[in-house]
Amino acid sequence: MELRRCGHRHGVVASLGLLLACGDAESTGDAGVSPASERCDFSLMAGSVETSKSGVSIELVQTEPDPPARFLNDWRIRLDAEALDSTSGADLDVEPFMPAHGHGAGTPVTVHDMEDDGLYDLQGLNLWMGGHWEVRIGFKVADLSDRVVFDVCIPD
Ligand SMILES: [Cu+2]
Repeated sequence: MELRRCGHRHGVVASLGLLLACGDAESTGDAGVSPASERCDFSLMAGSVETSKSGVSIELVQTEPDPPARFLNDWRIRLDAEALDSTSGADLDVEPFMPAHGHGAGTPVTVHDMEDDGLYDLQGLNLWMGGHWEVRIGFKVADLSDRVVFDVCIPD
């Protein structure tokens, strides 16, 4: 619904007819403000759990800041120890990604194995833009590779 709003900035050529038909939609002026399609209003709370297709759960234990906000965020997560033979030495690959725009954070996320009951600290998630981000957490333990995705809505 929001994607069809008049004056949306994406796909200008394809929607030229729409823009003309909408006339003064442009005069509402969204320069410097995120397009409507980026806005979201759900919240991601510490304690949220996501489960991979292979059945491995990851809990978001703690976020800093809380709730998540623009720019640098640090998260603590816990891999479900029951789903794995061992969580020691799990290889994590963390990638924040904005699906509406097809871009990432631009800077790598540092992963620290806390060596304590599946806890990992993810430092420097640079959620620099307001809107919907996917925080994709790939993991590899022994022969198992999979991922979970935490959806997070960052306020402007
Ligand atoms: Cu973006």
